[in-house]
Amino acid sequence: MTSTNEGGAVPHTDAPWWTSATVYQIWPRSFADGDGDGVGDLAGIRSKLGHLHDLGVDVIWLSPIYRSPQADAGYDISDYDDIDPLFGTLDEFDELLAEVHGLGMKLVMDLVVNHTSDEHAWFAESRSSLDNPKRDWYVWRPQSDDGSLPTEWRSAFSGPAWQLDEATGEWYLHMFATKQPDLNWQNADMRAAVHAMMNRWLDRGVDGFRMDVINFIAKTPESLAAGSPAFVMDPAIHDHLQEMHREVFAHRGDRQLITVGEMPGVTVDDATLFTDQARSELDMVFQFEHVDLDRGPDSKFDNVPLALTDLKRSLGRWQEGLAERGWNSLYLGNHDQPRSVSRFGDDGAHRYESATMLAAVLHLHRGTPYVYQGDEIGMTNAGFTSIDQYRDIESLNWHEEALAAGASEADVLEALRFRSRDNARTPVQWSADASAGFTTGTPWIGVNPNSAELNVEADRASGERSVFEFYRRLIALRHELPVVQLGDFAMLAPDDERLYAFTRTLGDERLLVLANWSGEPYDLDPGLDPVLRRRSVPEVLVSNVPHGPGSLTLAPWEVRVLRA
Ligand code: TEU
Repeated sequence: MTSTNEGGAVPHTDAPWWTSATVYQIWPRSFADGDGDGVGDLAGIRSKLGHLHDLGVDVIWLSPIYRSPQADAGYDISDYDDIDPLFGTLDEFDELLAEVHGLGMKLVMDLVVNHTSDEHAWFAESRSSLDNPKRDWYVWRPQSDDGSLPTEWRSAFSGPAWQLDEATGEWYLHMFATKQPDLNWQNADMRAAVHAMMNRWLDRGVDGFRMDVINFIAKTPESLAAGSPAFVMDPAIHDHLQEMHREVFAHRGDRQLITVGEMPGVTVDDATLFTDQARSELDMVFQFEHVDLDRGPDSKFDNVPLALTDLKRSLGRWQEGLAERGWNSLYLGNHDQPRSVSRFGDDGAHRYESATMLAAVLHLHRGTPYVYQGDEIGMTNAGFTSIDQYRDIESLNWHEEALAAGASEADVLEALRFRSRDNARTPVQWSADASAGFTTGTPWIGVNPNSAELNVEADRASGERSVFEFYRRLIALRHELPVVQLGDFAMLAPDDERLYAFTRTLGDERLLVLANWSGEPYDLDPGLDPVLRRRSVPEVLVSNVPHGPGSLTLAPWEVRVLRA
């Protein structure tokens, strides 16, 4: 979906507008509460649009706000065409959308169509009888004589991925919670209903979709029979996405739309197919390779140390793989990941330095950056010490499963302290006021105690040490410099365990990014790049730490971007 630009993103060639855009993810439940019920809502979002406009972001991605029983924080949708009263009304949504557009920004919705809520009318019909016309809209399997499950698949939220429905005596598939039955994308009527719903949202004015686990949708009989989740990359996905493009996006003229597919398990080769504009499938994908490097093979809660060389190899491979065809999304955090400054940086003495270093490294890669709410001020992990503080179904189910398997409470809580999705789901810290200015009521989840000093007001008043201001400058650079938007990427020093260094080149424009990914000073080798051997002091485009002119020493967590 490409066309001329409007708003902040200013493409410098006929490249798609989103190649110079930045997306901001709002997870509404914890963003801002407008009515004092302790849960974030549309009114709260409207009250903070100025913050996003000041930041300079081009697109807002709203995590689900549809009607939902909230079994998985809204990723279990019971009515795609209505707003859950928890967040507001359709009229309030229309007002929000108008204000977002009025500020020159765009808004994309979270499309969750791998599954619905078990309280969706479609599932109520499907489960009502074996011969209901919507029976085949979901994935059902008969019981076997020996009582075994249809496959050995496990739910992402612990336990088997099959639930026995007593009424009709068959199993239904749920790759996530039992309250999230998987849709059957082999069924053309179901696909048509999804396309119609998507068209209604685009007709309403939304500017695209983030598509939840969209690479899980093609559960062909063969992949289901395979016994292993072969469906994760079943080739039929391409057929579904190309059909979706024809039915939903192709007739939209010069609308500036954007689509991003969340794809756990996707590889670079797959992504070149999904994001090749010539194939009319998606604009970009969220891949998971780099955020799965610090976990064990059996469980995401098996935390293992991250080697910077592994991260550089992974991100470098994605930069190289999509350099000619396709496009990268760029993220380090979201509502499913721990806070990036706690996970990859130092959320203590060097929180400002490491938060800004991480931002500069990410935003100066080639791709579309995604800023997760609160990361623009360097918010940190929640630091919960009791299971009672957790709200996330994945964390609570794993806690129960791990204890049942013999793990100690202390070990489980330690793993959750690092990895739980709730780390990124505590309320955004707006001020030092009660509940961090998030709500006038009782917040649905604990507020991070560091909100007294770590909050938007304090950060934006901190001048040279404002994380927000640093993000603002990075986002502006992507609007201003073609080399940031489209420059070729080249990794340097791939085997160095503390330095993250790379260049971006476009014509005679060249940037050298130097990041000390450690808590100790780092002495640069002048042999790293000709820019470091020049007599003249190179122009410093971005820096997060004061340094002497031409200094070859990087302070702990210092990032320095030189214009060659
Ligand atoms: O996440 C899907 C996903 O692949 C997992 O990373 C998930 O986040 C979880 O951590 C399993 O380990 C998407 C949404 O982003 C997530 O919030 C939802 O819970 C999930 O799909 C189901 O809709």
